[in-house]
Amino acid sequence: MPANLTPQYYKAEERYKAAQQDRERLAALREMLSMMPKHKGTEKLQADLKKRIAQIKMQSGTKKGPHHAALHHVEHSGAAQVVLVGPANSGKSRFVADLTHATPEVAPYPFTTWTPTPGILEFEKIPIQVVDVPPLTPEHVEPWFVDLLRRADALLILLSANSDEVLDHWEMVKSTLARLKIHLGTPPPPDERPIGHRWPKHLVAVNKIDRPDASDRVELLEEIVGREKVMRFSLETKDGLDDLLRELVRLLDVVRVYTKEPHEEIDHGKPFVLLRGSTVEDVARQIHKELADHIKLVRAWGERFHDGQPVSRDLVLEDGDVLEFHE
Ligand SMILES: Nc1nc2c(ncn2[C@@H]2O[C@H](COP(=O)(O)OP(=O)(O)OP(=O)(O)O)[C@@H](O)[C@H]2O)c(=O)[nH]1
Ligand SMILES: [Mg+2]
Repeated sequence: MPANLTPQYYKAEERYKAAQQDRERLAALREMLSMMPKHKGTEKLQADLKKRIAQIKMQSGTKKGPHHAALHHVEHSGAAQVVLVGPANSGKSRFVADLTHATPEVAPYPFTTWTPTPGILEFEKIPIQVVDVPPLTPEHVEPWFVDLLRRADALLILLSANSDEVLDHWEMVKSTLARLKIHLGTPPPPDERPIGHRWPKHLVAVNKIDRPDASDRVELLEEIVGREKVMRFSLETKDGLDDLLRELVRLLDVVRVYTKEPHEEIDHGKPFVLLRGSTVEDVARQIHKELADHIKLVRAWGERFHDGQPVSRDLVLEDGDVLEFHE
């Protein structure tokens, strides 16, 4: 059976042959694997590629043992954790590199990223953790990646307006996530959701609108996904970036909570920012991991309280609440 390999496959193969470093070699092999049609005729070739990937990982000491999942665990930080999801080359790494202090590798070829890199971006004084991850591919999603996707507070679906395949990419992301029981459609009522399935908050954003023909492709995508659901932007020119971040904050739905020391004024400088639905205990944990275990009394100030009113640690917070912790 002929393998029917695509021109992209041969391009990646050329890059593989020309590669000087293991990292480039790995990126090219992974791309070749993802480009390969999956049928009987390519089984041997697929196995060969997987073997070569394993060999390089082994030699360069990047092969991970049983603690693989734990190694790639990304602790939540900031007001919310947002995981970037998309095909190769859509700008996920550059998003994190440009908007946070983190320094993931950005490269003009696909399949560069292989491990998660979190960074904190700040928008309107709200710290949001964004996590760069490998490209999503329909073939195989590593267990640590699935875990990260399922635990995220929101997903930012990042597509590229520089690709003719933008519609295919959208379908690929949707169906791959659905196979992981992560759904992007409208959620059914809570009591009708099958156990283990998730309907995460998410935003669809198309990057690289600075590229030629970008607007035609974005319009195509809007027809499929819904005009109001697609944000367009460019990391290169920064067009649309503020709107995207504003929409992300709106989607996350956060509350700002202030703290005060006994007998002192309210500190309006830096609020604690948490997802709506968070409790007094969640603020305590943000201040200090152990504080939550040692609270004896919490007093609250603000519109909905008498000054200094004692509140329970389970109280659900509202924007503008002020808390005073007593250990
Ligand atoms: N013209 C243009 N190029 C961009 C834009 N955003 C990212 N790029 C470029 O696109 C290439 C890929 O960017 P990356 O951030 O490495 O892409 P990625 O999604 O992390 O790719 P993988 O790690 O392979 O999944 C780089 O050369 C970026 O500089 C943009 O808005 N406009
Ligand atoms: Mg990357």
